[in-house]
Amino acid sequence: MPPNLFVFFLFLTIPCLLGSTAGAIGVIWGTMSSHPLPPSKVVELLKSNNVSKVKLFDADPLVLQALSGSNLVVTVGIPNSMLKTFNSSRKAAESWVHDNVTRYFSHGGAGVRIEYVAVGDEPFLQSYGEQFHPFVIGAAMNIQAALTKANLASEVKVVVPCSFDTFVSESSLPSKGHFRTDLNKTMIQLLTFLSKHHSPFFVTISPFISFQQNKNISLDFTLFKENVRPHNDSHRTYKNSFDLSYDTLVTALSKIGFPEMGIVVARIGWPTDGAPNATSSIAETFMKGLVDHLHSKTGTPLRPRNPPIETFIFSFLDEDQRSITSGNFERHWGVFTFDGQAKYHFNFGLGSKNLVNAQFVEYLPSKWCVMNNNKDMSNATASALEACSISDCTALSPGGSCSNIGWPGNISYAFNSYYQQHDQRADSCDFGGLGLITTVDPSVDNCRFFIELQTSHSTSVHEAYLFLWIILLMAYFFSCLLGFMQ
Ligand SMILES: *[C@@H]1O[C@H](CO)[C@@H](O)[C@H](O)[C@H]1NC(C)=O
Ligand SMILES: *[C@@H]1O[C@H](CO)[C@@H](O)[C@H](O)[C@H]1NC(C)=O
Ligand SMILES: *[C@@H]1O[C@H](CO)[C@@H](O)[C@H](O)[C@H]1NC(C)=O
Ligand SMILES: *[C@@H]1O[C@H](CO)[C@@H](O)[C@H](O)[C@H]1NC(C)=O
Ligand SMILES: *[C@@H]1O[C@H](CO)[C@@H](O)[C@H](O)[C@H]1NC(C)=O
Ligand SMILES: *[C@@H]1O[C@H](CO)[C@@H](O)[C@H](O)[C@H]1NC(C)=O
Ligand SMILES: *[C@@H]1O[C@H](CO)[C@@H](O)[C@H](O)[C@H]1NC(C)=O
Ligand SMILES: *[C@@H]1O[C@H](CO)[C@@H](O)[C@H](O)[C@H]1NC(C)=O
Ligand SMILES: CC(=O)N[C@H]1CO[C@H](CO)[C@@H](O)[C@@H]1O
Repeated sequence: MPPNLFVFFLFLTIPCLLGSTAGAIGVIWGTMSSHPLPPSKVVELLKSNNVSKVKLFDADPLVLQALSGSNLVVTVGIPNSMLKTFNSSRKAAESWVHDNVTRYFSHGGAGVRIEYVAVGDEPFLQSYGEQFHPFVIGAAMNIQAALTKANLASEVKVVVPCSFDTFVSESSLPSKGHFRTDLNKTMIQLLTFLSKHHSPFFVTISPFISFQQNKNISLDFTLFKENVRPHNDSHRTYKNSFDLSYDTLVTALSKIGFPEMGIVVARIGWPTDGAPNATSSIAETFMKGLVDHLHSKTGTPLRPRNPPIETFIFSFLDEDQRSITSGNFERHWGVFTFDGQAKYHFNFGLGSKNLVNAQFVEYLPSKWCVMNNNKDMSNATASALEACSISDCTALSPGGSCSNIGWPGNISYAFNSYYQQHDQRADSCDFGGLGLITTVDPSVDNCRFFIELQTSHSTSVHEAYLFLWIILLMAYFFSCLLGFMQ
């Protein structure tokens, strides 16, 4: 190809490359797990599924090290508990930026491609009350100043993830949308700050919770189904719950003077357990509908052909330690299970390929803890409840995958959760003599009695590696021998 023609083609592809980042789909990687998949394995899983953007809730050094050199575009987070400190101390903000951004930052190469710093994790959630409000803007300003001082302000943007309940509309009509009245002043300050620094508005959209809370919203309307009864808002027609929420926000932004504000959907998803209608098959329909809708770039009635700048799917993996104050489904948002196995057919990109599972995952041995039916079981329920208060029994809740196994199956489920969470230690299957360790998988139908992941490098891992080495050495030896004989 002649050089000038090559340059011409390069020009043709540039808008194409830019276009592929606008409207990008990323995922949220949370680490509230008792036995997390090793960070290097998660990065491998992200890459094998063509995920290009990832949002974190904090700045865990092990996670950032694993992301170094991966070329993934990263959002790091500041937990709500640190906001007070950063509001009152510019110095503290500077050391956070130094330790957690500057140290890792790069445009590619060996470091981490950090794009956003998320100040707080939904600090305006109504159930938090006024705990964090007074510190958010001050903390954001100090982090911004620290980034400027570190010469990173043109590349790393400061954002504040806002919860689904920061904006409301009494009649469910988008044209009646507004920010919650207790946030009037704060939202104006936040938006003034964001627009001054050309940062987008980060927001959660939660069609699952809208469906749970609003009798007027049907499941089909939530799942992007064709031929649903639309919701009309004077001359505007809404065919799905996502557009309805999105335009409610657009109206809220316009009402306080920011009609053009860029929007990033910082969190959206569908849980698969722990509540009615939280199933893998409904989640699959929702996710496919969402991704098709975003890829169609149709936008919404108030922002036609102007879809969100980016969308982060919540979540990449299940987390068994996530807080369940807002519901038992909270531990089941993953597109993948805690051990990196796809829950349903789906694809993050435009390809028709299915999700790729994590490979060579290391589990604890195939052992479970169940209830010994030969004992006096009168105290079993109390023991089970105690086990559940520490471990994860959310699959037993109404509508959950293990809600139909009955008594004493549910007691065994509780015992097993506790046993796995304690790395299968023999004394964690005692329960006053009611527990029994078994090698027969007690799982029934959809109800999986899980085995936790190997986390510490215990002897069995070393033994497995040693074994692998011996096999490899023997294979090498024999192949040499064969080569020698020919
Ligand atoms: C990832 O992208 C590559 C190249 O576009 C493609 O060949 C592959 O099938 C994709 N994998 C998945 C899981 O989508
Ligand atoms: C936030 O920090 C500013 C500046 O240090 C201080 O004046 C203000 O009182 C702080 N806000 C709260 C609620 O502590
Ligand atoms: C960096 O982030 C980590 C994890 O969020 C936190 O524990 C640490 O305190 C941060 N560093 C500073 C100097 O604040
Ligand atoms: C439900 O829909 C009806 C009719 O469209 C409307 O009058 C009512 O306000 C809606 N209720 C809620 C809670 O949105
Ligand atoms: C917030 O704004 C609404 C509508 O503009 C107004 O009715 C309300 O009084 C305001 N609340 C506060 C606390 O300023
Ligand atoms: C909503 O609007 C559509 C198209 O404008 C119309 O066909 C339909 O009858 C309207 N539905 C209601 C319930 O008003
Ligand atoms: C049940 O628990 C009570 C109180 O801890 C205890 O006194 C009782 O002996 C237990 N019953 C059995 C059958 O273990
Ligand atoms: C187990 O099931 C029984 C009967 O359905 C119920 O009373 C009990 O609360 C359940 N226990 C747990 C831990 O789910
Ligand atoms: C539309 C739909 O499937 N809704 C279901 C949600 O869950 C409840 C409780 O299991 C069912 O009654 C609904 O049919």
